[in-house]
Amino acid sequence: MSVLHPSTQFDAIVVGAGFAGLYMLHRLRTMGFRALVLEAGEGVGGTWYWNRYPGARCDVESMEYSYQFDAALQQEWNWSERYATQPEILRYAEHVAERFDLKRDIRFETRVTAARFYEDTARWMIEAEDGRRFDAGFLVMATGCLSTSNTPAFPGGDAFSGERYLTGRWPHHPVSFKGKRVGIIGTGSSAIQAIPLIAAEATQLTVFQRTPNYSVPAHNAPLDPEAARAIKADYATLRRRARQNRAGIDFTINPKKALEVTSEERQRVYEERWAMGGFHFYGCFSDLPLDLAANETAQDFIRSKIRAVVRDPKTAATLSPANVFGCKRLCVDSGYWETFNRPNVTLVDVASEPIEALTQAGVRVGGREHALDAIVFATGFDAMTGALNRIDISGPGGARLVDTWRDGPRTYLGLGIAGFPNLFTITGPGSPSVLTNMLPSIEQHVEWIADCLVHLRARGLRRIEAEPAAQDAWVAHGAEVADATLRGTCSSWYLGSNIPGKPLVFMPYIGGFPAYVQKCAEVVASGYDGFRLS
Ligand code: NA7
Repeated sequence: MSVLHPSTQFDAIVVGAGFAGLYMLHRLRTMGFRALVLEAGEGVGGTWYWNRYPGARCDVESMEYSYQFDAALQQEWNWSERYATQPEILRYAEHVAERFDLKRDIRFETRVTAARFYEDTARWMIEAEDGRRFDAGFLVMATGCLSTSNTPAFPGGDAFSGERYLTGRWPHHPVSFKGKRVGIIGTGSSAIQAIPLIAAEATQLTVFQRTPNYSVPAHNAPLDPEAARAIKADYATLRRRARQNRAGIDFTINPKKALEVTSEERQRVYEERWAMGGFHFYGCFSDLPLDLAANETAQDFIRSKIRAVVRDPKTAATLSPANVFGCKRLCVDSGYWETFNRPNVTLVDVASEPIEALTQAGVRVGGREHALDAIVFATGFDAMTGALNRIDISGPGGARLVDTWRDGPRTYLGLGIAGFPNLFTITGPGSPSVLTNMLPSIEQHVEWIADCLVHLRARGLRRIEAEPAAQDAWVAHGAEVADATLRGTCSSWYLGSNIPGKPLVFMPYIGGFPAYVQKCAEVVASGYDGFRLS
């Protein structure tokens, strides 16, 4: 990419119009910066724009999965259920865009393909797929952690003649499975949400499972207006409690250890948390993420729940996970295990016998063809680095991010990258991001970045770059805290092991939201320690 004479110059360009990009734009404008958002989709909402599959909903409770930066906004919006559905969250994103008049500074259908930093001007040149170019002093990547779908290359490739769907790129028109034989590949969060709904509609549903997952009931229900009113009357308290939790979510972590209590108490705690539903189960005992023997008691409990629901013992055994509880992200479901009691649902174990091929008529496993009218690929994402690495980002002298990250992502605080000046990542690898409620993590990053730009402007500075030594120390610290947990013991998208050839690095920062926020505040207080400002 050569330097042209851009007619489009901005203080900052933000890539992505999901919750991160929307708030970044609003914040930058409020601070008096000229900002533009470039977005590949035709609308706002990011994850919630693309993931329209049946049953898609957030696994963080709706009263918490919302912005808190504007008191009036959080008072005026009314959620209808304990866990919001994708259409309702998308309406919320639309509402925010309208309310703050954001769309006039968003260029939709603009997929960014390249960005290059020029040392002489200390500015970024950003290029879109259609050749348009934009010039900005600062580049903020609000590209999302789970935005690049994983589409495994199954033998047979395009052979299948029926309908194909990808959960992360669901069509915008209604999809009907009525009267159809449907296959779904994958049993992660997306599939676990979609399976009960597809099974209720389709003639036959065949679930191709490679690794069974732990899932806890959502106990979703219409939101009690009284309860919502009570939260709104004192929203700050809920938000504060959530910020003190390592996941940035308002649930308590029982300080007791699973193996220090009697088996009766252990059972009682597990039953109580199971009845509460959702991520409350993460907090049953403080040692579950750290001690394998303790963790096994949680595993046993969930397996016993599966056996109690699923009538066919062989199916129940196949659905029962054997890996560490909480290693893969815990799923939150509505009637998932029960679905396997339906006569029109079949479970196919593709762990020992992988999918051999997609055929013209369906999917072949172990020499047997499963005839299908439609296949749903619920095969996950190239998480955390996928969206960034897909863009040809190059720093001064042309060093490319994709090469710099060949052995895995390296960042300072998940905010800056050594060798890539004036580039910020919102909830980038090395920050708590996907281990937290994304909304408060996004807000914390947006405010940190905006404050940083104000700091630079006030001092007449034009360039900021993470120092290699500070980045090395942060990466080493991230690896150390990750190694102390059991979270690296299974294959997961946190580690990159779901993508063939991806380097195995535990990507999010696992030290907890409060510790991380404190570290970011200390960096600011010390005059941006670990960043070089010029
Ligand atoms: P996930 O959680 O990554 O799930 C993807 C699923 O697809 C998982 O069960 C995979 O099995 C399966 N998969 C992937 N590739 C294959 C192949 N080649 N063959 C068979 N099965 C395969 O993605 P989701 O979209 O469900 O959820 C992502 C996050 O979004 C979720 O954690 C929430 O944060 C929201 P595997 O486990 O790799 O054996």
